[in-house]
Amino acid sequence: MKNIDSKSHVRGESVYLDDIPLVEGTLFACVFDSPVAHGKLKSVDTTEAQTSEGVFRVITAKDLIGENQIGGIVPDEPLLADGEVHFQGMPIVIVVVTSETLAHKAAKKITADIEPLEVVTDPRVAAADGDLIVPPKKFVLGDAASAFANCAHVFEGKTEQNGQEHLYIETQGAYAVPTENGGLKVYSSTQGPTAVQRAVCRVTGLAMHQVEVDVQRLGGGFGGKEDQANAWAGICAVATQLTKRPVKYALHRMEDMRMTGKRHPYSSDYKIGLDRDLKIVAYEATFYQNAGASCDLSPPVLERTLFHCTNSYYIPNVTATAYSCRTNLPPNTAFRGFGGPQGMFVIESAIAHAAEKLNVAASEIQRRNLIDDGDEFPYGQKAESDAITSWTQAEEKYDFATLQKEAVEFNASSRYFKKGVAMMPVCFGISFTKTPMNQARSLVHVYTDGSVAVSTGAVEMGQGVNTKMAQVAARMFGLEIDSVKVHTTNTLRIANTSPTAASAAADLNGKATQLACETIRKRLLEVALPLVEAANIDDLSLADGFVYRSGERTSLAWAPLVMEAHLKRVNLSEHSHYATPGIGFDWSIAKGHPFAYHVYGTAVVGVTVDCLRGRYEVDYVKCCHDFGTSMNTAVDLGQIEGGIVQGLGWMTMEEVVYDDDGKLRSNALSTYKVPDIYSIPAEIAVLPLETTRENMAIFNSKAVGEPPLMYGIGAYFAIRNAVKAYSDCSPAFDLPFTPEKVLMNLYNSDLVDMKAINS
Ligand code: MTE
Ligand code: LUZ
Ligand code: MOS
Repeated sequence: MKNIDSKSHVRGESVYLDDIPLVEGTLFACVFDSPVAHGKLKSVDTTEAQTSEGVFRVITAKDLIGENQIGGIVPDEPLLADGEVHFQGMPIVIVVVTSETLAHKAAKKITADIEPLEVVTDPRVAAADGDLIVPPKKFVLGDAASAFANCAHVFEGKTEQNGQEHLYIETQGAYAVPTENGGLKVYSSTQGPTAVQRAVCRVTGLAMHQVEVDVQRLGGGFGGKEDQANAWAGICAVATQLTKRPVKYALHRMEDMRMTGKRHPYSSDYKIGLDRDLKIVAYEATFYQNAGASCDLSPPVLERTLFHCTNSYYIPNVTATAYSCRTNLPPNTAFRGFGGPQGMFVIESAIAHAAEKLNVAASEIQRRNLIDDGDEFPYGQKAESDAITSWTQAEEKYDFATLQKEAVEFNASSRYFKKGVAMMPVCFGISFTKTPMNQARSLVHVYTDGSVAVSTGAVEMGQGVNTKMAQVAARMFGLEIDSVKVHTTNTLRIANTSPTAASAAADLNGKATQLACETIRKRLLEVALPLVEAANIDDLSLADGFVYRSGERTSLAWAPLVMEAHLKRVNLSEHSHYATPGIGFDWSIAKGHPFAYHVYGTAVVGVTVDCLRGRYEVDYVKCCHDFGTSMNTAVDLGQIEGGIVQGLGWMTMEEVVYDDDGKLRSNALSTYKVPDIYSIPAEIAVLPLETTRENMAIFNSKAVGEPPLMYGIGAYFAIRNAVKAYSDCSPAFDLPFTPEKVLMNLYNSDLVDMKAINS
């Protein structure tokens, strides 16, 4: 089944924030943001801006009626800089102007006197200075320190991972409209309507019941709007409160790239110990997360790095330590995988390192250490594992041995082109690791004509969650999907939502929708009993728009049944709540059962490197992926393909560059390369993992939003293998593996300084 939005998307009829018809008198906001990364804000000069054409109001920190604070976890993030600036791009002043163009002009007329302070961009420097966002986090299983003493082989190394720009097609933005008695309605391009509501209330001083947040859909979020939509909604809300006029702000691309945080860069150390049979006996990892200038979502991202630090492997002795380091970059934030990919890259690097030194294929070490049923993750949860089945199915169905042999033969006969192959297993935990967030609500109305309206806390951002919600209701009522309409995500209809994140939106909101539909369904079947002369509602079912009795279709159709129920004054609406059962985590001992289930899969990745030019192509990514029982194969396939390409981009070409002054150099699409149609793999093959295992997903259909991104990590190791087939080198585990870096490794030009080239 197609995504229900596909037609309106293609026709350009789908409504995004910028398509909302404007209310008469709407003003436009723009911010003056800090030109330096760290400094004392001594004064701001807005005089020229005040008299600039169309300017209605200029707002600084002191004008705020509420609190100048939007930090959700740690209160360390003012909405507008006050006294100090701590990253380049930090909002300082809001101008509120009659047109968007004039707003940008006015903002440019503002100047600030800032006394520069030391700029830190390196997380290890911040850690050495003790500048941490939260105290370090640690996972311990067994006793790594003493296990290393008994290992046949021990290897140590370091990895560098770069950030990643979300590059949602729709930039950040919000539109606030005043409602009566000082209330506000806020349209926001956010993954977290409740997070926006809270932030708006904080900066305006309003109570949550006075603020309505409404989200139609996003042109992509990818984690970038889980927390970071709050600022723009807060800015519009404050401006609306002070001007009593509707205020809109939709960021220009370069503003968005400059002012918002990205995937967290990490610098990490690893130590891996193996026995003679290539079993990994001990693993130690230390992660330095580059959090940026304020907390944002860095602590839970850091935690997920620890949760996934052993990826799909069982390692009996693990010590993993993680530091969230405060630097003068824009606050980094959620990004598809949420720290998990960073943890996985480090263990995969450690394995590749060991394989290189022991002169075996990395896949040999990977295969021998896959986690099995009952094995314990470093955080105490016991695996119900499909790591081995997905590996075996990928290995057999894609004939990994032959792919590997072909690469070896090709490399023997090709002088300047070399092929590389790598396996990439993935194991990703599904649930917010913060247990209280694993809850959702759904409101279902059946109207008297038989049509159905569904509202949930899930935000549609291209991942097809609305299609899945409509499918749940249609399936529960035995209707065609056209009979169901999924409405906007709105805090008046659905309160206290968790953000649409952690790949869990379809599960959580789908389960809530299922519960609501089931309640209404039962009420309707009670009404049907006498009409179809049945004794027990268990004999009845709903399918193709009719009531069925003992599996036989009756003459009672859905719409007349609904009308009959209404005339009998039966409630045709339901608001249901779902909370994932059986999960929890105790941070005092760093053990628990945080995940409802894990998603497993294994990819085979093949690349060809042009060893004269350093360029490469990804020939294929072939994965065996655990969908459970997919609810919508078209949507899920799209998620897998998109995730893989986004993962490949992070591994290979996407290079976020800040200079030592904390200025973003890759600040536009001309200087930041994302995968295009020419850089996607020649082949993406997807096999559903054959499994009948029960899980806690909606209709047994496992979450699919984030896990496939991590198949892309395999490309790094495939390229590395190809490079090593050409030259006797040992490329550093340093992301992204751009063609420039490939070239330098091919010709061992360690004299070339990347930093010098970039700056
Ligand atoms: N797919 C599209 N097209 N656009 C997006 O913004 N976000 C990803 C993923 N797939 C995203 C996407 C991220 S980061 C998450 S957490 C999930 O979708 C969230 O949606 P779900 O919980 O419904 O899977
Ligand atoms: N967001 C969050 C997430 O707040 N908690 C999580 O555990 C998570 N995991 C993945 C993606 N986003
Ligand atoms: Mo996704 S990083 O959970 O928004």
